[in-house]
Amino acid sequence: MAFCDMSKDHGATVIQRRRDGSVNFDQTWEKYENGFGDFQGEFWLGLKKIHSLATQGNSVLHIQFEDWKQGRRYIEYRFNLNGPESNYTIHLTHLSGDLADPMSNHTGMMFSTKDRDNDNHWDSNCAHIYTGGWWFNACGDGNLNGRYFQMRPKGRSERRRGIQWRLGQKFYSLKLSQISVHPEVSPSMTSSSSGSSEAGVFQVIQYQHPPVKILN
Ligand SMILES: [Ca+2]
Repeated sequence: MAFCDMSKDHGATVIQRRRDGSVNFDQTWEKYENGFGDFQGEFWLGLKKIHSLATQGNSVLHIQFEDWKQGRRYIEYRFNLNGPESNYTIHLTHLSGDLADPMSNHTGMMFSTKDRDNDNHWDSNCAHIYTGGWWFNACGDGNLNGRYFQMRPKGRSERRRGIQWRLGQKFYSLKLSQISVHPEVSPSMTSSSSGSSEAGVFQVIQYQHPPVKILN
């Protein structure tokens, strides 16, 4: 069963979407392993499925962002994900995008949740402080599974608890995010994918299969 974003010529499987705060992302390890949410709205596909996607060959992780001024950005990484025996350690190599890259700092990081501290912060659990499961380092260069705010948080510390992406000393606060995985394609096709951040990309999503609700 797959959920595909066919707005690009080579197709992609969407693994995460945030857009309205309708789903609580402050979940346990078990939920992050198995997935939660609703494919038609907000969801996390689940680490087991993301791991099996990543083992199907060279994969690219594509992240789309929308900020509070409707500004749209994207970033892409070559991507690999270890299995449960390594707590889903992530491996990222920055490929392209129109946003600074804080996530390369997270390469080699294990996944953490509020009930499973695998991060590099010696006396804190980042997932407990910032909420949501993520490949936390110590603690934050980005967390797309943080708390959903209905408007841009005013304070820096509040922004850090939201859906955010670090840009130097600032935290880029996000209203929408979507993470997808697609197979790596030849360089000629890669150049054509740069238009994937075009306006409306969050709306241009077709379903290969009928949407399926994941049971919580
Ligand atoms: Ca820790």
